[in-house]
Amino acid sequence: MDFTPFLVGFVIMSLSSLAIYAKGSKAPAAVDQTYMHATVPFIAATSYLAMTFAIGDIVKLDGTVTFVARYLDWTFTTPILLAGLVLTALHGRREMSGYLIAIITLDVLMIVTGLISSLAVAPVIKWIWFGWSCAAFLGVLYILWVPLRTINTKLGGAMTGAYLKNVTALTVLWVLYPVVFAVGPEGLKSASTDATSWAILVLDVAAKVVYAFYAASNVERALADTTTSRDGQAADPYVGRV
Ligand code: RET
Repeated sequence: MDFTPFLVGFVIMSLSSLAIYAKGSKAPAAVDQTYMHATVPFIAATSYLAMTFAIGDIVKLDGTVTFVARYLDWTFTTPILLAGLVLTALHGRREMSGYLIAIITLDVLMIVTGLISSLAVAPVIKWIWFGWSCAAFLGVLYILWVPLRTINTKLGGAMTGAYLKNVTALTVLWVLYPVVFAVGPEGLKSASTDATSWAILVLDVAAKVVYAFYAASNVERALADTTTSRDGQAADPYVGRV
């Protein structure tokens, strides 16, 4: 097994964490998102460091490996990414954060059941857990695209465009994870462990680092539009926090 993708992942993620913090907005309305997005690659760097030393790797009876560190990383990073997006949808209205509890619970279930699927060797059991993980994932996407999008559209203003851009990017990137899992050694075994490790590294950089810069720039542009427009939403909690 080639450990290079893990070492490369460690270097990219640790430098990205610093870059996101250094470049991120420190304005009161957006600084919380800067902290959230900088934390994500720091967690990933920790996981890549563990995988570089094969810590947490479980070799199963069929010879395939489950990288437990990867699932631990996702258990912490995906809720942070979702929390940032939910706050964007709600324009920072933290009193509506019941949505956060629902979406984070489904998200953590998605990762934990994905880990169980990876650990299962018998195909039927593996695919049942894979299906259950996908069901939780559909719940996450439903909350993002139905109730949150409706609330976000009703709230109006420039933040609507920012939410739509960010939720689209997040959905496109996240859908690729189960696809890579399904074709890789944890699923159909059509792709090798090394090829899958590189594919997940590319996905992780896109979903954690590129997405962080993209999401932050959309939110900052929306905040600038809201605060400069004369008929801007005076009741918007984001306004006045800039
Ligand atoms: C698994 C396998 C089982 C089915 C599904 C999965 C979904 C994983 C996702 C992971 C996203 C990770 C991200 C990490 C970045 O920090 C567990 C692969 C649905 C969506 C975005």
